[in-house]
Amino acid sequence: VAEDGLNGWLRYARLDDCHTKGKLDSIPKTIITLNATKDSPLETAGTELQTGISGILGLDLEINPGTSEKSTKFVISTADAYKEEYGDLPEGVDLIDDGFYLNSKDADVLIIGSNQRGALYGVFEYLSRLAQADFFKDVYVTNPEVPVRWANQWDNLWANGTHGSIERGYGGVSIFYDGFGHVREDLSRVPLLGRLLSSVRINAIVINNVNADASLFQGTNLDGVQRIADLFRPWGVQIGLSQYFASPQTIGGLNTFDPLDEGVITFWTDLTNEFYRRVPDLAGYVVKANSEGQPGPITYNRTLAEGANLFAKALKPHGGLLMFRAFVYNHLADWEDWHADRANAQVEFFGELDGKFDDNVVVQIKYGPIDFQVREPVSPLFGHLRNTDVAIELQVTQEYLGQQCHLFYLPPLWRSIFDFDMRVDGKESYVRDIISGKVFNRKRGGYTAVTNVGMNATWLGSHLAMSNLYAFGRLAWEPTLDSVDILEDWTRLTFGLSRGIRDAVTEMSMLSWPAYENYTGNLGIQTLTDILYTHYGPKPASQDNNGWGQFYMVSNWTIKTGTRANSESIGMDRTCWNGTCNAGQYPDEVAQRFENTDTTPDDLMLWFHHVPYSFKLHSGKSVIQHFYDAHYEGAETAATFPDTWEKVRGKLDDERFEHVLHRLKYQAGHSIVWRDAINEFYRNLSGIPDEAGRVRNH
Ligand code: GCW
Repeated sequence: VAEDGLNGWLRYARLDDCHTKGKLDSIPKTIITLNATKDSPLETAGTELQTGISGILGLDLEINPGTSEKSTKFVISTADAYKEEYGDLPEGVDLIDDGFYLNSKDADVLIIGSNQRGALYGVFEYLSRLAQADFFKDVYVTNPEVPVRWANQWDNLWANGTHGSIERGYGGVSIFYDGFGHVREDLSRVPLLGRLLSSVRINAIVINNVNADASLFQGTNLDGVQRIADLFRPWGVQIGLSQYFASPQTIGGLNTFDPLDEGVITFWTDLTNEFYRRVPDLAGYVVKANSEGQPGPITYNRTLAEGANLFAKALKPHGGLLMFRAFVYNHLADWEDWHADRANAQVEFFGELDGKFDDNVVVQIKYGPIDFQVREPVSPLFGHLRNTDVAIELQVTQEYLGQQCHLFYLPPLWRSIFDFDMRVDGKESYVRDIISGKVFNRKRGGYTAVTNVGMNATWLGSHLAMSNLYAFGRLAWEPTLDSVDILEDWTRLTFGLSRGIRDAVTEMSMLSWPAYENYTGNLGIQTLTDILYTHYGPKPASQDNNGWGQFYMVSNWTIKTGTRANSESIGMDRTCWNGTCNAGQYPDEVAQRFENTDTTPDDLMLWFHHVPYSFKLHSGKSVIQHFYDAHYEGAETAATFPDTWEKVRGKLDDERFEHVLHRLKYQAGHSIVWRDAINEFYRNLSGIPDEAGRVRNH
């Protein structure tokens, strides 16, 4: 078992006697793993249970000691194997793939998975409870909301590009690649990551950047891919691969990558067969096509569906999935065009392709129509794909959200998206039910997140950021879980059972989204960060004059910023009566709500409307005064974080305490930089003073 940081929330710290007194006798003394073969998830389940119980309770259990019926036992098994050996389960349960049944009511503890992976998940569940001093004596049955629960890593083979070794990664260099074009020799981090992912029931990981480099699939790297898959497999984690659309040309020696060309089809079929020969349980591919300069089918006047189906057909005989990204927009758009709106692109590109995708294609949609911003309405595309399986794409890596230098607990933001009611056909249709397939009667749905863990000893670059990785898995399994409940579990597992630590982490984490939104970009205006390069720190002017900007502006305005702000007014007009008609991409009831300032919530006001600075919000404040106040409030909240954390000094090891403190102090300082940069920018632009008379005094 690795050192603390690498164990994340799987530390299995010894419980105090006060928690275990009188309870150890009820713990079975041996572990039976029925029919476990070498390196199988079932075998892993046995050893993990042994490790966990030894850590948490200090008891040494034996695995498979022969069937000595006398001593009490843990039985870890698939449902089928259990049936063969012992007959029916004590009660009838309906398990679907990856689900499990846990029964600790009686002397023997049964941990039965629908499959081997499910059994492993059951062990993690049992240990998670035990580590939190819950000597659970009951029955627990659980099934996943969706079958696709994938982590995406944006790891590059080469570390000398503009994006470094992991694109938008803030936790060090890649755990897979050496930065010089090769899979690492030393892959010892891989099983450690597999263990973390498996413990929160993430069942696959895409191991290379969606801006894909086909050289991963050449020469010895192919062996490397196979080694990575072999190391994840015992944890029940499959791998997926990002594919580069033009590979038939770049590595295949063809003069085309037209998806309808016979040679191209043969190229992908052969390559895919070769992958499956090496990695029989390959989960599938992710493809980013015709987006941000990536090649795609549109080059040949083929549709995105024709492009997706090319891969889907090659994967189909092997049971693989094609995750096709909906993040398509024209980054060379004319920023002077009043109606050009990047937020419209996905529905424009994909709306009419609904039903044209093969049945093993899943369209992978970022949660908002733009790009992982601090506040976005849900992507309207979720309301359009009635005949296509969809997955939502989240980011655990905090690209626009402080890059792990700022604490930002993401579940409340994610939940606001999952819980949005799209009112498709005027009926209740929560986004989470669209994703799961319930609303449109689809069979398969998915939750994916760009995780971007790296070689840093904390994985993500910050101890507290790990709550987001943990929560992603928990929510992908059960999207209605409460953000605080998840966080409390994570905190107990990571920092022990101290109430003080739990209160501090919860207080800061639950304030972190509103604080960040306040001191960066509020009212739906976006984060106002440097949009062109770093995506970090304030730079409202950079939204200007380029297709990457979140907004486009009007040519005859003298001051052109990406917020479409001039000296009088601000915000993006996305109404149908006067703007880009992005509001009109939502189902009627929602469209009408966003069409009007009266019914648009304040936090999305500038997303949908262009209004004067003096415009009165529902809160009663003017837009500009809200800006000033919110930026001060946000920075004030961040200033409380170091003090809140100080209260737990001495309740955990100094190393983690200091590491967290350092980040929180930095955040408190940087929030002031944000506050002043944004407030000054808009004060200069609008010429309207802050009613409270606050001015930057440095
Ligand atoms: O937000 C942008 C990122 C790019 C990323 C792209 C995408 C992998 O800045 O770095 O490319 O999104 O999601 O494809």
